[in-house]
Amino acid sequence: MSEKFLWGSATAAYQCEGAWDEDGKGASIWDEFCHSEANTTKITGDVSCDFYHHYQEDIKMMADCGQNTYRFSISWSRILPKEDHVVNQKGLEFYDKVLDECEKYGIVPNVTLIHYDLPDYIGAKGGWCYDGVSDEFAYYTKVCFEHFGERIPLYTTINEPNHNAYCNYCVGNYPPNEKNNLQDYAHCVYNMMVCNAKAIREFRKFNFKNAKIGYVHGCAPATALSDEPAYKEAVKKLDFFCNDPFTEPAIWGRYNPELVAEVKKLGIDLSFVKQEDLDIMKDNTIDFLGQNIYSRQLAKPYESGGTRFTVNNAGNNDGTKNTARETRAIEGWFETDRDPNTQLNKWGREIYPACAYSTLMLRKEKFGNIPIYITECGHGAYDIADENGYVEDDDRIEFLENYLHYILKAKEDGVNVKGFYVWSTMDLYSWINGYKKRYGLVRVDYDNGLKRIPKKSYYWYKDFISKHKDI
Ligand code: BGP
Repeated sequence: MSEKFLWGSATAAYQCEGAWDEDGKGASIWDEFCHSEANTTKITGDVSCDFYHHYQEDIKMMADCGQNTYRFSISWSRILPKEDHVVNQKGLEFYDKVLDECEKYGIVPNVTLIHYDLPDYIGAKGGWCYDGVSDEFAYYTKVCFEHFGERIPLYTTINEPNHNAYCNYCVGNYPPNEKNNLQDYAHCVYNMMVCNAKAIREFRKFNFKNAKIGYVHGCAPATALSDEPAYKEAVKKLDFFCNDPFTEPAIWGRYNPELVAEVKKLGIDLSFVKQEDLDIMKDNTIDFLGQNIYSRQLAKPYESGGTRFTVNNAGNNDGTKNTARETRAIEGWFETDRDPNTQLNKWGREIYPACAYSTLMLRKEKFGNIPIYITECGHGAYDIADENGYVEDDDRIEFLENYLHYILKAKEDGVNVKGFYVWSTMDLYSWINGYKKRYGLVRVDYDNGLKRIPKKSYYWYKDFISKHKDI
């Protein structure tokens, strides 16, 4: 793989592929959830922007924009539709065709092995809390490594285990929709990191010379608006919740004993932890970190109100109210803080470009020179199109420009940043929020044959890449 800086954009299988039951694909927990009563929005990813049938057009558009990399995910249930472990050749063929297209344009694939969409048969056994999940994941990833090999030079195991576990078991807006269940959160988090390590163990068996493996982390290191000791303690505890149980085993191959002791004090039963898994984690760490950058994680000392969690896409929040602000609090540990002086997007999420700098600098301070790819960064908004479907998304351009300013500054200041991916390549399904919240560089006209129309931000990104391709 060339060592050029990678400039690209990202998608995920459930959010963009559509064709949810085509060519032998099995159902994932997201198919199952979106088709069930529990999905109060009734919106699904059944068709979405139908990347499954539009991939050639979409990848050509990336190339025309000057993008030299594409982050996408493989749907596990396209490859292994049933629990009998029989490989669906049509599933492999689809991704072969996507890779052919990337090769045609010199686009480096950065491929996530799972982006939330566990097969339904794993969901039925307990999903991420099923103790067999790591062996199943290892098997699936082995099939992928064997088949795709070094055609994929950048693999990532799991997308945002932190956000996924959090939405699954704390907020309850993602399947299996459990709320405030810290016991299952801990179990899920642990199993995910065992999955990560076991997949890396499979990967290493192939001795690839030109392929590397990482995972994608979804939140910033915690920070605070005050330096007081109680705030520092809250920062540590917020990191115990959403950073350290992921980054430390993935990068260092071990858990911090203080974290383990504090988790036990919360009354969490850790009997699911096995020495055998810890040994595998120790020997199987990542080559690079995928870091998604959206906003800060501000901590303050816990005050009152008990353990509680809300996220900006819970329930029927369509972004019109700007009220569903993200809150997380663990009794006795921390509460998340709010800075009244910062701008929020329509879904209540803070827009704070300087967090890109602090995120990267804090990662470097703790983990040294580890290569980092910014695997997602983007702005969710209502887009208003003119009569030709053209969107002048100046707000998105401003967002990306400001975040990139800080990312490039961190690179100049020594962070080993190797690539950047706009979330998202084109408009697609935004979990729970449906299709009104748009992130794409390219508009998808859902009412008009899924026509693709590049937005102003697409042309802006093209220009930006051409000016920064040799950094
Ligand atoms: C990340 C996910 C993406 C994407 C993005 C925007 O957490 O990895 O899949 O969805 O956030 O989030 P949302 O669509 O919820 O606004």
